[in-house]
Amino acid sequence: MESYDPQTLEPLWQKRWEEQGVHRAGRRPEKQKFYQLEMFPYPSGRLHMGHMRNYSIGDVIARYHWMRGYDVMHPIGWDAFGMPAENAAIDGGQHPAKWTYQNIEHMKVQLQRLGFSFDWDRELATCDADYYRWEQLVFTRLFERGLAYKKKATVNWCPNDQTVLANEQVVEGGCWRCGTTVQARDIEQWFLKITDYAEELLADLEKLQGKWPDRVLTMQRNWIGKSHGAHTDFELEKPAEDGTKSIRVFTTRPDTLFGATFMSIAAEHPLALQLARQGGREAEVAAFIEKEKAHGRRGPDEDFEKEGVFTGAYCVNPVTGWQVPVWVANFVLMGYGTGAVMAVPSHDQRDFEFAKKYDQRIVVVIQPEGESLDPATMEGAHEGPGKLVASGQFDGLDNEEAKKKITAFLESEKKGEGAITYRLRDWLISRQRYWGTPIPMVYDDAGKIHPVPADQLPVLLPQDVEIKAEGGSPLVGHPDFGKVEIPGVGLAQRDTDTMDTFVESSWYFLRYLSPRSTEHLVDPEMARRWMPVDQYVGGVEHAVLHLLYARFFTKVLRDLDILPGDLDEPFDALLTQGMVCKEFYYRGEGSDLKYFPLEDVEEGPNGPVAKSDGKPVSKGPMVKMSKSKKNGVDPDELVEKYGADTARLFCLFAAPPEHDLLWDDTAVEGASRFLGRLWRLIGDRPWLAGVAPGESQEAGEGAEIRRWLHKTIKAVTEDLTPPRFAFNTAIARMTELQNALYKFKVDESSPEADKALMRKCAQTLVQLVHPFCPHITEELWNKLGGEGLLLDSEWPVFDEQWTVDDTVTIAVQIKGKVRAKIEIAADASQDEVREKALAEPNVQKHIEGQEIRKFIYVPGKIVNIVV
Ligand code: ANZ
Repeated sequence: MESYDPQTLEPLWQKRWEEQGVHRAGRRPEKQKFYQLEMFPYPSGRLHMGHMRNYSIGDVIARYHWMRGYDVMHPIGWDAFGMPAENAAIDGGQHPAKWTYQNIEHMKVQLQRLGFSFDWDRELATCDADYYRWEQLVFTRLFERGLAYKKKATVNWCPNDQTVLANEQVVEGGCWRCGTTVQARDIEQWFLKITDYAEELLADLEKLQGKWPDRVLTMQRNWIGKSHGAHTDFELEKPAEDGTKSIRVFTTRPDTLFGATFMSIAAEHPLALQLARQGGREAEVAAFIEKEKAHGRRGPDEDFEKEGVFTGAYCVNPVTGWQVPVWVANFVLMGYGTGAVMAVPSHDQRDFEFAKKYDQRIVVVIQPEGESLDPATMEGAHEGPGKLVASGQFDGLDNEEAKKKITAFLESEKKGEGAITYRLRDWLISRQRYWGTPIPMVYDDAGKIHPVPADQLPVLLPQDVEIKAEGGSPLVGHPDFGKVEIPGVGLAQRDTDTMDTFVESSWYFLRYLSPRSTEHLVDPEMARRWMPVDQYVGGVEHAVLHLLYARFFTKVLRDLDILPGDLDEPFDALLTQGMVCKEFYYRGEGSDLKYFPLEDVEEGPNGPVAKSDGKPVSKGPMVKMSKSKKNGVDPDELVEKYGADTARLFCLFAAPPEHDLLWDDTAVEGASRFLGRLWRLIGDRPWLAGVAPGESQEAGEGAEIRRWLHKTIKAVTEDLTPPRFAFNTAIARMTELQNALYKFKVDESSPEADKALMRKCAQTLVQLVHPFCPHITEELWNKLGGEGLLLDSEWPVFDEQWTVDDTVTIAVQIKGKVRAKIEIAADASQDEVREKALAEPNVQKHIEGQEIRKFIYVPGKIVNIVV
């Protein structure tokens, strides 16, 4: 028989599937829908193993649901805007559009070679005007509703990329892409008012409980960061220049108000310089503020030296009447709460350190049970619970109780009130870059902002631009883009900013449903039929932002009546896959550190050496495959060597989907061997095609095989059923069935019943393997004379009765040592077991001449004989 040749048969089947349109969503309109989605790729130029794993996982789920009879939506597209295209343009002189579309073309071929069941009719690229025009329309509608607004903001500025970064794009003070130290700058920026949805975004996480990974839900919750507390006003000793009479703080600890001994405000707080002038310390404070601006805004969890400067001004603690000094401190964020903190050094560690450093008063107002804290000897703040002291009428109260009582007191005295604060900030979406969706706004002569009318959308991104290495957007000063005639406005100036690419990825899953519609962003019928996405699969690195933004967009589009009114959440279930890891090779350290690509390394007698210079290199641990560590395996190479089916199988077998996949060459070989054996199991038995499947065996080897069959169907079905997704164990079970079939010696001259059973097992195995390895199974199904394509075949069913063993093997122990094993009916009685055990020669030998004092049978497991 011909040998297994994936290189020939894989393209053949891919072509047939395309021709027959088996992967088209909507071809079973009468059936229940299943929307399977994987995060769409950025067209960087080449597919990497992370993609390969992501889409392999998604494809198993999609194919499995087709075989279960669902109408499946499984689309793919390209997250095509973004900075790498611009950087490539600078490096290679190629236009970002050309670079992007070329990459898409190449990666599309790569994806197609892997045989994923994508509905290619729905392919989209976010850089197509047909796509982004809808984003622009939504933006103008958000503007009309006040959900998109412009304001001057201190932003993170990356001097290298010449652009503003969102807070979450600042990693340890550096730009997330290039690592350059980020600076603070004041610029007019566009924001989306996600904070209006903070409460709903938080509350609806409940609906995802059990269907999204817990840690993702926790990360979302923390990001939204709801805090309960109080606002309270500290009156200024003298009103500020602008007439402000008090400083408002947000605290989660109103119970500690009697211990507030100074005030800390943010460097950007509008009162900072005013109070400094009042206090005669303008120079010192101004210098401090300048120094703060030199680095970017700090994240709430970053660790850095706490520093501050006294403004020379004072305010009054509303309950004690103390004059408390006002400081400017680097750990107070302007964007959170009110940008001012009442400092309680005795009960807040940060304030404690600050007070020690700058010699501020420390007053204990909460005593923990059985202790008596003394500020003179305290080594840190007491942040835990306790009873109130030195707090006037509130003395003796439990501090939780005191939170409520003091808040009520502030309210009655009109000095404050209960308050809720969210850590979530409005979403800064404007970028001073070229390769993105133009913001569809214009400015009239008076500088007033107007949205571009819907009938004038899209605002096309001009193609005739020159991308300059020194950065800055080529849209600024572009001859045709700059000025535009807008009805009712006159000659107006266009906004030259583009949108954050996270905006495009916040709604692409909707556009897939009617990608060519010129009437709707998403056809309402299609949205009703297909939303929400039933299973979303992607990297955990998107656990916060992308998922939060997509959830926000879904709610906004629902409120704009673009989506059904009852659609609150876009992704019903979420699976976050682990990373693909491999060891890496390097030499040197610090600035001499150099990584060696895998193909340049070979095993020498004394360890690995670089082929390029013959000198030894060190082997690093398993880490995520990446360009920087040069430890990536190219999916193309894998496919060329073994075929797509083996590559897919390896990805799914080597680890459960949520875990990191540690690269292992022998496991690739193992996957390849499994498929080779599957091929021969059927290829070596051409007579199988002429036999009808059957199972009539009630006893003997045939019955044993029959049990294997039903057990395997059951196990694989359970493993594939959401949310279990235990692909690795499913494959292990299929391997076991295959091994059992190799032992079941059946040939053309065997009894008809055995041949029928072999046929039944072979075709079932082919069906079970199909979601993992679609090509080889399609070919074998065809060889067996199976009808139609496998996706349209019915998923095998199991008979519960045949999934349980009717005999069990029992170990017989005498004085704790196993002396024999007996085969016995699973439901055998103790007497039957006893009879059989005592009949064993080796058992007789060990009890000879002794009295049996106890005979213990643990049903189905073990026999213990005490003599
Ligand atoms: C007084 C106090 C006493 C506080 C105490 C804590 C402990 P979460 O829980 O994260 O909401 N805070 C308020 N606004 C701030 C800002 N803009 N920048 C930095 N810190 C700020 O944190 C709320 C607490 O963080 C608030 O409660 C405030 O300090 C501080 F024993 O007020 B607390």
